[in-house]
Amino acid sequence: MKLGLGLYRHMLTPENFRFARQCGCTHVIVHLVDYFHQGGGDLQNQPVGSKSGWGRAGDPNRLWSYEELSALKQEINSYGLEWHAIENLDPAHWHDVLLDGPKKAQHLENVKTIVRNMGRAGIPVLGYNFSLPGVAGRIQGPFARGGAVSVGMNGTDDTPIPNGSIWNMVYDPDAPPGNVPSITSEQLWQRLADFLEAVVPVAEEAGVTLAAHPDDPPLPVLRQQPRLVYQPRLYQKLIDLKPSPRNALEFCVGTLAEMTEGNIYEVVDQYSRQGKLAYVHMRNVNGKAPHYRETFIDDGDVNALRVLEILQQNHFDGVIIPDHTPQMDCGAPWHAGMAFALGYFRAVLQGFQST
Ligand SMILES: [Mn+2]
Repeated sequence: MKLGLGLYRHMLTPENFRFARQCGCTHVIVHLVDYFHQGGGDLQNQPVGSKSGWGRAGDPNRLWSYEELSALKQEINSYGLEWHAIENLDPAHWHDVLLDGPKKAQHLENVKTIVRNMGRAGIPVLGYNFSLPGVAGRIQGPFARGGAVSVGMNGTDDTPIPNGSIWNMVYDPDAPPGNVPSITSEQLWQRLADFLEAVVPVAEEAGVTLAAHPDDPPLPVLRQQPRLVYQPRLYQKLIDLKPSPRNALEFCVGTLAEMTEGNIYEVVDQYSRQGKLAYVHMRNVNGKAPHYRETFIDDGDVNALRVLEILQQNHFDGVIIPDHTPQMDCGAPWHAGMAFALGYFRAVLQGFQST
């Protein structure tokens, strides 16, 4: 098992690469989507019915190129780190795959091009979230130990998604007024099947693993749209839809723990035993969706040590990263939260090595 840190685009700095190494990380996961246009806005806060979400999507005509990926990889490597995964696709590049819209064929080609560029650059995993609303309805407050600010949920978000938006970002600010029509669960699964059918063969050729994040927050319906993986068993349905070593999971323990069905330890065992974890998001939580609070890694419903022990027993050899963490009261709330979680993981992993 290897330790990693997830970094947003505006955080890809020498200081943060050194910070990752200083915390004992050997890997990074990179978000290339430019949420809030380098503004570093608050990804943890999505008021119910948000119209602007995480800001404008990127340039639809500018895909992540081999040159761009390669240059960033070299920089990451120069700090003694490996680039394990890109997390999330830009809605500008693939919104009509999610929406089954008029540009679907072109947008499937976009994803294939990105996968090929990643393979050539040597980035092994593409994390994605096949969700129309994306994250919505979360609240923020002093919910964690000692009054640390963390996120939670107090019920769902039933507001419709405005036209021109998808996955919490605006891809067309000039879209006509109105909302994205609701679809059925069957239609959503068909869209995922079309995506996997088109992209998995290219991923196999390119040596890139597609890794699906479960629905966050895990609810069967959000913003009047159905969801895919809102119970643990639905991950199996996703895997079985297109059997391939390149069809795998961005395994989010926090999201899985928020689901109303299943036992988190059995779920971790079920999927890690199959070798289906491309990488792991670790965080802890109290409660179940849509009523939960995020907590420090050592302080929620989940026994994180037990989760890591199961991963170790099943020979999981991939990367674990802290997902989000409560923010700690100091000059660097995000960094302190990450360092706390990474220190916990580091100690557990060292314990495994010495036994
Ligand atoms: Mn996650």
